[in-house]
Amino acid sequence: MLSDFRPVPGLLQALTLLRVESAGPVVHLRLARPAKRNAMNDLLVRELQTAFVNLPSDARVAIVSGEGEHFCAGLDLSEVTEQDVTQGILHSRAWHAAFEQIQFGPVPVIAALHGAVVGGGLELASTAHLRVADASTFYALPEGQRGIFVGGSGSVRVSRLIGVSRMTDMMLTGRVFDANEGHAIGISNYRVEAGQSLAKAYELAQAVAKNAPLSNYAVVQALPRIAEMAPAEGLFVESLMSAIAQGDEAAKERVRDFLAKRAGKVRQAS
Ligand code: 1HE
Repeated sequence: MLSDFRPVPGLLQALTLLRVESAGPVVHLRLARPAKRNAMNDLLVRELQTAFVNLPSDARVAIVSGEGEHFCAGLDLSEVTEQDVTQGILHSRAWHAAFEQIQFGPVPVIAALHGAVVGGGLELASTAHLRVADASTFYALPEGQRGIFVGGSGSVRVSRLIGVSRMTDMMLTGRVFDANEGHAIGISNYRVEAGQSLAKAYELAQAVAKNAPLSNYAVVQALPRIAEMAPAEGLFVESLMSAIAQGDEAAKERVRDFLAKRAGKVRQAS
């Protein structure tokens, strides 16, 4: 999907709080601030945005994970104490810009979760298109207890993922969901054994990367937008998107392969 674009050479490797590695079509971005439990300061937020704007041109899927014991402890609270109201708004808008780039970037994004996925960490996870959680994962929105409010798109993305009622509970009471509860309420798409979330994310990424790029792009770009439209408009956009995807040579080839019995059938999960 990134065609001829080439990022500035060495840019991704020059990031300091984000480690970026590519393996074939999969690009892996690892929050690399484990001493602070991957709490996101301004630099890390900007590095995330930079990375997603400058993904390698052959990337087809991105994985986001966290180094150390936890996925992400949310906002770096040491940045909050000195901010005035204007700085607070700009700070939140910087998170929005970065997270918009993740959700509506060129490729599907899989979050590999473990340990704390809290505050802005849950907002980041909600920005991904798929979430894999291992047994150690837990979710919280301690903003209420810290006297602040979500500012990294949680009121839009977390509430759509788990519902306003559950989000309200988490914020008012400090409720913490463990991996099983988080799975039951739909935060994770996959729940795996401790230490296995990255391996599962890679397995899923390989499968996603085999899809036609335009089809993946339509899923990532069109589905969330259509979900926000009135049904009549949504259906019309669906028809357009469907026709565009079908018109792509990659789609024609895949359908021909199936009709000629060269493509796999849908099989029940074993
Ligand atoms: C931090 C942060 C942080 C850890 N900002 N420094 N997020 C929170 O309210 C969550 C706060 N963090 C925690 O509850 C715990 O740290 C964890 C459950 C995530 C991990 O516990 P643990 O025992 O493994 O680590 P720790 O000993 O608490 O933390 C290790 C260090 O990281 C320590 O610093 P040190 O200098 O004493 O070693 C902690 O102070 C530091 N640390 N989390 C700053 N969040 C866009 S709006 C989003 C709004 C929010 O995200 S609000 C929720 C913020």
